[in-house]
Amino acid sequence: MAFSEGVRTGLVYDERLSRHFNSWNPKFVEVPERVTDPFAVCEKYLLVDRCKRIECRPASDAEMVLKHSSEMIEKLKSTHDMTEDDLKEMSTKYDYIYFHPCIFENAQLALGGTIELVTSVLRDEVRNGMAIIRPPGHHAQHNTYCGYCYFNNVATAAQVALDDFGLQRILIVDWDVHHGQGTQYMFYDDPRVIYFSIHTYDYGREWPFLRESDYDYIGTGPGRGYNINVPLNKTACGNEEYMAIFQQILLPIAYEFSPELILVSAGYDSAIGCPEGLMEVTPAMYAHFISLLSSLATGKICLIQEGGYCLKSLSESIALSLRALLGDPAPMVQDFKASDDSVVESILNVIKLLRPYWKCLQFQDTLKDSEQNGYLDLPPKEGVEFYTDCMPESFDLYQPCYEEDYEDQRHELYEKIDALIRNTNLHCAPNSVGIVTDSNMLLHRDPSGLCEETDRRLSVCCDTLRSKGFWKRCQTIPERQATTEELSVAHTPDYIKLIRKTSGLSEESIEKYQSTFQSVYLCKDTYLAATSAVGCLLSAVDNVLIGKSQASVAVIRPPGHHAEPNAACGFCIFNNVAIAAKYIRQQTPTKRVLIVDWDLHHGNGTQLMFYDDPSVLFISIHRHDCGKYFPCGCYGSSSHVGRGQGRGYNVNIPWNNGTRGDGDYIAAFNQIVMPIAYQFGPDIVLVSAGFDACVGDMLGHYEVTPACYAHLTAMLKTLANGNLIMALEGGYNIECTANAMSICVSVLLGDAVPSVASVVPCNQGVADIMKVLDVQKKYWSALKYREALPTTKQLESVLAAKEAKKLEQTRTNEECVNAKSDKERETVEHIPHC
Ligand code: X5A
Ligand code: ZN
Repeated sequence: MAFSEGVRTGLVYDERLSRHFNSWNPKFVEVPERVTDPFAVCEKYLLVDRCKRIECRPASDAEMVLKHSSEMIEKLKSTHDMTEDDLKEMSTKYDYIYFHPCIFENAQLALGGTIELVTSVLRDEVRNGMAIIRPPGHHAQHNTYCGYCYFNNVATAAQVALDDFGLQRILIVDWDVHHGQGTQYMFYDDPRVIYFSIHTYDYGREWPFLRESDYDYIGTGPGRGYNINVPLNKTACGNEEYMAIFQQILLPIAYEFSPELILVSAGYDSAIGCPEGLMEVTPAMYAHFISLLSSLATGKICLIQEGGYCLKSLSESIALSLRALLGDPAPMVQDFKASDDSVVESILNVIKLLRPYWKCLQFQDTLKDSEQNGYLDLPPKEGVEFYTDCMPESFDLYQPCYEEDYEDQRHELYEKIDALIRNTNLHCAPNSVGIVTDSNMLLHRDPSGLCEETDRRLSVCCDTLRSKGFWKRCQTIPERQATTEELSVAHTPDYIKLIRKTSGLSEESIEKYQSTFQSVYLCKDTYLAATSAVGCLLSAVDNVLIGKSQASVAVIRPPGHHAEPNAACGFCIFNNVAIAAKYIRQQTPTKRVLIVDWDLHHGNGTQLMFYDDPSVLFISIHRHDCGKYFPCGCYGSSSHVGRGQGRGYNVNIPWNNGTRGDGDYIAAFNQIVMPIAYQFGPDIVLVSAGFDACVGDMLGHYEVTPACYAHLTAMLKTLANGNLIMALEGGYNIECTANAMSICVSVLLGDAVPSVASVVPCNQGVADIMKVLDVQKKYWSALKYREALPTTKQLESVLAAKEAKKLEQTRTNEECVNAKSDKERETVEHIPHC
């Protein structure tokens, strides 16, 4: 790729965009500092020099007419020579719009800058980018300016991508707190473009007061299912609510859609402190949104600034967004509370309407004909008046941008933001990845030569990492052997002694010991190899704990996750990852540890060692086949949730019967692993990375692609400041294991995540996931989306009943209006105020 040696992130910024302002209303929030302040913070964080600067240029006529009428373009051009009175007069014709002699030029520059950025990404000159621009664009419509917007920057850039680059699938994510109705209208019937918006709504009482901002507006014709509105019916929504929307709706759909390009209408009026939104998303959270989305579209993501009116949180949020684009780890966000019920309701309402169109939205039950619940309802709420039905003819020149009582909260909110800025960990280790291996581990060999767990698994893995050039991009961590003391955090003294003793024994006597264990071989060098495996992993842990590398990778064998305190099992001698977790807890007793075990087999040993421990969360996703698959028995079933204090801190995701692939693993991550992980808020993540579920593995017969492991890695990397430690476990197709491991290392190094084709879970996979949700939702409120939703048929009959009622009402209203005087009529038609 063109940029792989060059600069990764494009940055659009242009001084000229600070020229226009509202010259008559000093309280107007769309101010020049909205670009100069964020840029200054980006400079302060030394981000600007790491980017490729892209200048704004005026959009051409041809570009402007892509999404706007020439009439509207000419009208804006003509403002250049108007008097202030004329400018004022013209402003009253539009909703939250002011004109300034520079506005045409600036709107044209912002649009041109956006197009430059997006085309740079599509030409592979940079991987991703951000445009710090104003005026914003998402409210601008074909023939009208609206809500501080003149030209629709994002929609026009999307059209360029469709027309000039032949793109077939573009995902527009709009996290501005307002509904980008302009963008919605422009692609409403186009299945090539998903418009996805999260916005403040209050059942229609929030600006822009549109019926079509609600969740049942899902597109039309071939575009049905490709317009997604997530209305927020309360303020003060924060990280947990937004993350739930990502996990329950956006990410699953994005994985199924498989976009070639992601455009973000990046409004930061959803951030804490913004008087327009009154939401509470923290600046660091945007880095998570970006990191998660960046796994898609091979990292082609462009952030185009929209709203954001609290300069402090706007600036910080933009800087942390840019930092995420540059590949720095997302700063940890913790203390996730349960999502507000009204947001749960919105999410389920969205799913209710969209699930006929998306196979990934299948984790809810279906309401029976005889059943009734709140989800049988359809909008709108009664007694709300919409601009949709009655748009005012003119607007106040001094339209207030936000409620007066915001001033009472301002001080407190600013202190909160200051505290967030102070406490956000922006530490970045000098190396993104440390890597360790040791040739001692090659000495552990099956005397019979029959076992699949061979030394070549390791040597080929290392060779591949070297030949692909990944190894030299990592910091090499020194190898070492674990001490007996270190082993004893997880194993009994007798067991350690026994394994140590085998090193001096004859082959025959070793065999006798070996036969006391299940699926294990021992040889005279087993102790040396196994203590080296543990030692290498502890060295990898140290490397992260002392901040030398952000993540680290231990290319080790024998594997460890089946090993129990006093028993070897399933090719495993010492439990590498369990020892590492205990070691972390010893070194730093306050750290919360997450272990994710994606080896094909259940990590029975690891489960056992933390079964009572709430400070170490163990999540295993494995082939189970109702207990018939190795390690056999019920321990890997979903009902094993931990014990005592540790209840809920053991999460088994067992697959029963049949093969599984990318769609099942991605769904399990979106539905279970990531929601629980974010709620848990680990300080460090350990991965028991076996690759025996990989397609081509002769033990597994599963179909997970190497690229899918890259996605799983990328998702986990968003946790714990990117402090992820990956340890090789199983994986018996040597080439597949080496390939998959290499891709994971590449992702940890910051390379683009290769795309997986459109992925959806299989039916049996969905059933397995539902079962886990039912068990674990008792412990994790992030899983509370298992409700019964109505069928399309049930909804249609509700809708029909509503229509009938409405008809009846209009008739009676007409009668009553006709009977009223003109004066009274005005009140009947009154407009909701802002
Ligand atoms: C781009 C943007 C908001 C207009 C709000 C009017 N527009 N109250 O955030
Ligand atoms: Zn906005």
